Amino acid sequence: MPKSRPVEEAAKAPDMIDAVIVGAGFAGLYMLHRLRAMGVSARIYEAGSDIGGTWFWNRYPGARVDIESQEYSYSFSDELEFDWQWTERYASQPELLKYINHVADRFDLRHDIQLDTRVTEAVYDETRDRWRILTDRGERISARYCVMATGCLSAAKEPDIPGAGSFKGETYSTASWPRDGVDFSGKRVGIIGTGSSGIQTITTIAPEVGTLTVFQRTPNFSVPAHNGPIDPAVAADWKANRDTYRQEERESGIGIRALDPGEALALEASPEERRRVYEERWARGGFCVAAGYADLGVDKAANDTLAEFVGDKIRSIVKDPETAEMLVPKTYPIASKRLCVDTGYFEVYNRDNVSLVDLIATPIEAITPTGIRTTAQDHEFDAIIYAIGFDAMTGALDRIDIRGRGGERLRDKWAAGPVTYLGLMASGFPNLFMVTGPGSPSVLSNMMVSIEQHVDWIADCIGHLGDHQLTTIEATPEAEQAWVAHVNEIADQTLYVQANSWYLGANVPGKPRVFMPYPGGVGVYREKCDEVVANAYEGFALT
Ligand code: FAD
Ligand code: N01
Repeated sequence: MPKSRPVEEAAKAPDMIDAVIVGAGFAGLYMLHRLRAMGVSARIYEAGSDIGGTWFWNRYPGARVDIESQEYSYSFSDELEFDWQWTERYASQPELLKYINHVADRFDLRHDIQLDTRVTEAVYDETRDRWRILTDRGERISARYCVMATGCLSAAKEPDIPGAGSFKGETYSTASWPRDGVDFSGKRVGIIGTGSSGIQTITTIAPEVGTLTVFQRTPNFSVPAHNGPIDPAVAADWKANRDTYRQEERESGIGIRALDPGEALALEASPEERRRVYEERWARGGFCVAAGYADLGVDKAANDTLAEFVGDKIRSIVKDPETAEMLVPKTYPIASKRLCVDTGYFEVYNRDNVSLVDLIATPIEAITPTGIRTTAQDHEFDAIIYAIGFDAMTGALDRIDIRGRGGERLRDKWAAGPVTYLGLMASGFPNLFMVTGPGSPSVLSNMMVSIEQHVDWIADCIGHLGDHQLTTIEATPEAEQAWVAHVNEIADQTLYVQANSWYLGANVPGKPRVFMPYPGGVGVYREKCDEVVANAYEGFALT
């Protein structure tokens, strides 16, 4: 293991450590594990009252992954992977939280994690080449390195609807669901939002509530998960071949083996052949539905063939033709927003106690003391659920006052959109690392694959600095500009830019419209990161 020079400083004062890690989700925990193993003193500061990140906060009914359990898990420890048994094909939030807690105990991480502590400020002290960290408890910590493991989807949007706050009944947000759950039995419930969070919540609570009114602005493409108990043969096969399978994930497009991307072109296939491929993938379920042909993500005419297929599936499931038509997306290409993966979502609209309100036809005017008023009518509720999404990728970072060289604020530097080199660092902010930052594949991928790759890169980089008696690493402005241009160039060749998605910041009023994640694939991206290191940290200045 590489030696770390600054580790001795930690012994001098408890507020002087080598590395501050912000966030105790999958990224923060693995970062802590890696740094500690290298002899680098590190501590996590976590705003929540427990570990788990996404899976701690998003406890809404039905929350679960969109990637098969054995793929959405850490790969860094053979023993962990062999010992842990997933119970369902797509793990639920409680099982994921159990897994994360198991990891924290197994690797003895808890004593270096401080909960209920929000980092409010991170300021680079140029005279000492250290980060000064301030928390909402008034603590000041000095660290050589600061790792932002703050999450791409951790800054929930506040309802920006007139009258929000005036409602006298119960109000819930999927992104900060009560720990003890909610009893909706017999209640009149309204839910705003039909993204993945909304879809999972709606599907799960529909049988329990008195009535459920769904307020939909933009319909979403959703494909079946075919969830169920994990097939023992699949689990055994994974364990027997894990080295090969994990390597395939790392070299793949989005870090998912089960994607099984087709290489042929949809527009070169006959309609009958296309239907056969789409039906076969629909029966398999999950993201592979959108990966049957190589041109689906780049050619609108090809994409339309799949969108029509999925639209027809929705029409065949939902019995009321008017409701079905409202649920069929028509304004953006399929998979240009993260595809939803459901367990009986569209079937829910065949229930007598569920109704759908089209907010394009009849927008919400206000939240009232008794419910929700649209331009058509007043709806009265006992409870309102907001499933309205996140200020994604930049939100958690923007909420911290991060100041680099010359006092430059990161949020000012990013006023026209995030600017990074590889999504790992930003020029003017030495020794400040981001895990799955904007400009990296992150949210377009199996996040576990991307998190592990970033954490390993950062840990190796810190080890390199220690080994070579170096103090700082910083992205050069030239490398950063070239990388941002490269990300935009690739994004412009895809259909991603044709949707008003959170990938582009389109869901947050006033946010610059910039495609934030790197769409070139996790395998290609990993090669680029490795090449940068092999070329003596090309594009970075080291001192
Ligand atoms: P997070 O889990 O978001 O953890 C970040 C932590 O940082 C949070 O606990 C937060 O409280 C803390 N934090 C933030 N700011 C501060 C601060 N200033 N001070 C202190 N603490 C702070 N990805 C997939 O690949 N597949 C999926 O199926 C999938 N499902 C998802 C479902 C939901 C409901 C959501 C919201 C996201 C999902 N994601 C999924 C993305 C998911 O966020 C990642 O997979 C992964 O869990 C992110 O881990 P992380 O550690 O990077 O961030
Ligand atoms: O958020 P979203 P999410 N009035 O932004 C609507 C991951 N995830 O939390 O599209 C009315 O997708 C908004 O409407 P519109 C996954 O990566 C995964 O659901 O802006 N409606 C939309 O319908 C996902 O992509 C899982 O027109 C308003 C919804 O709210 C990401 O997290 C589960 C509104 C928000 O959808 C985010 O998903 C959950 C308003 N004022 C999350 N404001 C898995 O299954 C917003 N909306 C793995």
